Amino acid sequence: MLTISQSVVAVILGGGAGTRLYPLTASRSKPAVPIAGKYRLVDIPISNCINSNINRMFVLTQFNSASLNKHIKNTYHFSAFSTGFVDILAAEQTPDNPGWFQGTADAVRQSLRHIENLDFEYILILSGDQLYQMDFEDMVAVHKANNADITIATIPVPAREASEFGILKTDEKHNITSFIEKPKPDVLSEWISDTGAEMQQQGRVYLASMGIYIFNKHVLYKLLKEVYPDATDFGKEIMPQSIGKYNVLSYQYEGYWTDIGNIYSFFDANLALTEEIPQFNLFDNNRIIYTRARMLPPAKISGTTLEKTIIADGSIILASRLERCVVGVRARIGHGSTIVNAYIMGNDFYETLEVMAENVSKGIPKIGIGERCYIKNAIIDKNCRIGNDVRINGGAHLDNTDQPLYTIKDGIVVVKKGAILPDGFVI
Ligand code: ADQ
Ligand code: ADP
Repeated sequence: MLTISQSVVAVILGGGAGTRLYPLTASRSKPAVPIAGKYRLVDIPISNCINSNINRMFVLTQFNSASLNKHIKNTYHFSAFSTGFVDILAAEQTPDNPGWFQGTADAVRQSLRHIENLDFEYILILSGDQLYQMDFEDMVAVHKANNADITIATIPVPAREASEFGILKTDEKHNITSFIEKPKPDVLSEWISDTGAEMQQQGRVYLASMGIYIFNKHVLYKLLKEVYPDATDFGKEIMPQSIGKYNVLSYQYEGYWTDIGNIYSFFDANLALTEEIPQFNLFDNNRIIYTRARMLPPAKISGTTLEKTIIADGSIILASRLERCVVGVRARIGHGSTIVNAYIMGNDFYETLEVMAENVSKGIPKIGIGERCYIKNAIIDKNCRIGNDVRINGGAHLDNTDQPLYTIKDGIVVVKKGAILPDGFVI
């Protein structure tokens, strides 16, 4: 009997050409986007794998940014006695494929030649932009016990969310009998499932695909290479077309799970971590979220009223008030500033007092956020220089726009990485 680490290889889908997280993805690949003050998006699926005893992982990405490479290389070290690794596979031009990954299935197909030399029985395919803690070992056990060819992790969702997902129906043994990718609201009523009394009470009567799949190795190879060699997507093509031909199982999950694939959901999920008891638990001894150990000094805070705020290592905070904020590593916030509902990603480096003084003499604000600023409903990307008396007031009253220094999406102001906002700047 093979152990789970011997039988399973995980593939993490690190993002398409899509621009849903723009401008956070303007200069880095999606897996490298910072979350929760000190992690990167890719730490979530990788940590879930490690916590499930799966230690062979590939991260598929459209472009291999320096920050992703550095993060993976410096974070995930497996011992010489382990077979574990995290490899980044970036879309590459080959004679028979001139472009990027055309979609999720195409990304996995193009990567198979790097994966096929390994010994494994099952391939676990994961999205790179979801926040959840899930035990894949149990999912693999259920897949095996039911002799499934393919298992899809599923979660009950209410009608207002159902059109954003793949929706499916099952028989009484949880075999999937039909699947539709992102159904239009007018056909939804045909897709109601018996999700159990508790879920029904919450109105969660649609069974959604979580975009988490287990495939038997030979089934995946056959589907991608022989049966549907031109299919580009799992959700749109492979999954609906496999129902009836293969034994496709639903593995129902009811814990916290959220898609963080767009600016609004990303912002919301980060700020939700400031709740007294957040649904996503970073404080769990048994389900650690791993990230790079940076050896930073403890955060230093003075004169600040803090309300529901997370502050990462190495920050220096002199602000008046922070409310519902996630403050990332090495952040610096000046005297008298008030920040409400914001994700401040922090900085990649410190400036010395001499450099700060020199910059200020040239009219360049210090790294971080200056004095007497007011910031609300905003994401401040890394390494920004926000001067004194800057006012950023995000909210539904603002229209979507993309400016050189910032973007506004769904009322959230995203100040771009490295942007310099001079004293008195107003958004
Ligand atoms: P979506 O999330 O809309 O739906 P998709 O855009 O294909 O599907 O993204 C799935 C994952 O793959 C994301 O992490 C994305 O970043 C990544 N990805 C997309 N294109 C890629 C590419 N070319 N190369 C590498 N990675 C890529 C899917 C399913 C639905 C399901 C939801 C659950 O299709 O059925 O309900 O996920 O979130
Ligand atoms: P983190 O993982 O801490 O978010 P990154 O992987 O993005 O950081 O890289 C940050 C690194 O950038 C720091 O560890 C630091 O060594 C380096 N760095 C130092 N000085 C500068 C500078 N002036 N501009 C940009 N990066 C710098």
